[in-house]
Amino acid sequence: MFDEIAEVIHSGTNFLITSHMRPDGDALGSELALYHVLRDMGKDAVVYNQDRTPAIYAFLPGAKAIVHSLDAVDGFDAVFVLDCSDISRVGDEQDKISSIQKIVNIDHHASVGTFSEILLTDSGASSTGEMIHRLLKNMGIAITGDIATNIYTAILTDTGSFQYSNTGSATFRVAADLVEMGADCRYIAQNIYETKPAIQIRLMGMVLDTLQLYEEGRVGVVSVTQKMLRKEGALPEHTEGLVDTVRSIQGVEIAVCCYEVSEDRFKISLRSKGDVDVEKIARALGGGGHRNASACRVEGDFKTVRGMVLDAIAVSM
Ligand SMILES: [Mn+2]
Repeated sequence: MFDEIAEVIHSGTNFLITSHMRPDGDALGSELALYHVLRDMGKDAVVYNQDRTPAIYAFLPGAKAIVHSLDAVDGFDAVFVLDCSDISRVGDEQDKISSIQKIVNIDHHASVGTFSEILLTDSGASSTGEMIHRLLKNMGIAITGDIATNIYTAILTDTGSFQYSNTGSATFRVAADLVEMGADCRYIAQNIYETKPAIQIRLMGMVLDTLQLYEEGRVGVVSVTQKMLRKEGALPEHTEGLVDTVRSIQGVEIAVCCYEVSEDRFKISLRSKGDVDVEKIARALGGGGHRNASACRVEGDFKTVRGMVLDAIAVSM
């Protein structure tokens, strides 16, 4: 597959790069790494995301170039859809994006889509960023400081700072290479983890106050309502990491965060410890992800939604 992707890159001149809604560090780092690669080769590249870039990622080299609206796409030779197991996850422009003649999908999710003719996938890779690194090595492309910073961020955030089980020896080898190529691990960590606005910490207080434990303390559930966000003037991105705090509780094996997207519509984030597989639970509810980190969307009022999630969990325990 590396050769096919290299062929797409060498034969084209104008590329679109995109990823999933509410982009995370892996989505953004992978997109911007590829953006720099293409630009360094003298090609044109546009990075499009439906949703804005969270403030903590504004430091990423190239972040200012990301656009949030998409005009005609007939000028693009190919589109790279990154970190995206399903084309619908790119958002409202999925039809336009699917109409581009060549679609290249690079992803590391367990459940991968079939929407592209060129698919590079490895559910054993820590992140899409790690796969981009592999692609560049394979193509013999030099990794600049800007590329290294972006890929390192992708790996750092998708491995939970090298804590999740997707972190293998290969992940550290890639990280070491990126540090040698100019990724400043202290600068990157400080930008991502030590720049939280006070609002976010206050919101965390309110959300953690909703904590309820089920299944003899093995399941922890918190909820975020639009009312809480409004009260604190918080943004959706300020809920990032909440579910990980629930997982950090002793005895909790599955952490659940019910995020109210709009009235009677919830995004459910699931995290687990060890061998507990939340991807199965998310899939049963129409979502997906990884064994220890998955998500799905469920409709209904909060009590109904929580009941559905707890039922799905009970079946799997
Ligand atoms: Mn990812």
